[in-house]
Amino acid sequence: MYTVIGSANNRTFRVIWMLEELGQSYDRIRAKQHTPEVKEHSPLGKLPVLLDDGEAITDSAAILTYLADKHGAMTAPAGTIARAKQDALTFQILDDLEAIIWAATRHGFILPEDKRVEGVKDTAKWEWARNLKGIEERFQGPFLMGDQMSVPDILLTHTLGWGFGAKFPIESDKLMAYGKDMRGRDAYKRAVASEQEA
Ligand SMILES: N[C@@H](CCC(=O)N[C@@H](CS)C(=O)NCC(=O)O)C(=O)O
Repeated sequence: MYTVIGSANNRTFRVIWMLEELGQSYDRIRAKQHTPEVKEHSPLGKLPVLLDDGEAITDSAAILTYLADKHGAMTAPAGTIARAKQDALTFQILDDLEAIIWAATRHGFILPEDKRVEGVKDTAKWEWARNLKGIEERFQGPFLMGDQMSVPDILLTHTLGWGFGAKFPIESDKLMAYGKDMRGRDAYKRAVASEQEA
C-alpha cells in the first residue's frame, strides 16, 4: 500500500493519476506545502511525497519513474535505447515547459512581492510557445512515444493543463487533441475525483 502526501491542485495529481493507471491502491494525507507533516518526509516542504513501506520518495518525476520501473509498466526497460529516448523526453518537458511556467508562476504570486520581476510572464509565454513546437516535433501519437503510454505522457498532459489554466499559448491542434484524449482516460477521471474528495 502506498501513501501519497499532497493537497489538490499541484504536482501531486501526477502521482495519483499514475497510481490509478497502474491500478495500485493508496492512502492519502492531504497536507499542504511546508507543514510539519510534509517536512517530516520532504525537508524543503515540497509536494508531492510518496511513502512506500515507510520510505519517502520526493519529486514527481522521480516518483513516476520509480513506480513505472517497479511495476514494469508505462516505461521502456532501464538500460535500453528506448528508455534513453523516453528519459530525454521527460527532461525536455521538465526543462522546456515546466521550468518556464514554474518560473512565471513564482514571479506571479509565490515569491515575496519585492522579489517578483514584472514582465517575466510575457517572456515565459514566448519561450513556452517556441519550446512547445519542439515537443510537437517529437510527438509520435497516439502517445508521445508512439503506441504505449509512458511516464512523459503524464508529465506533458499535466503541464499542458497547467499552461491552459494560466493562459499560456497552446498553438498546436495535435497537442490540444492529445490533451483532450488523455483527460478522457478513466484513470485520469478517477484521479480528478480523488482530488475533489474532502
Ligand atoms: N520538481 C519537484 C517540484 C516540487 C514542487 O515545487 N512542488 C510544489 C507544489 S506543486 C511545492 O511544493 N512548492 C512549494 C515550494 O516551492 O516551496 C516535483 O516535481 O515534485
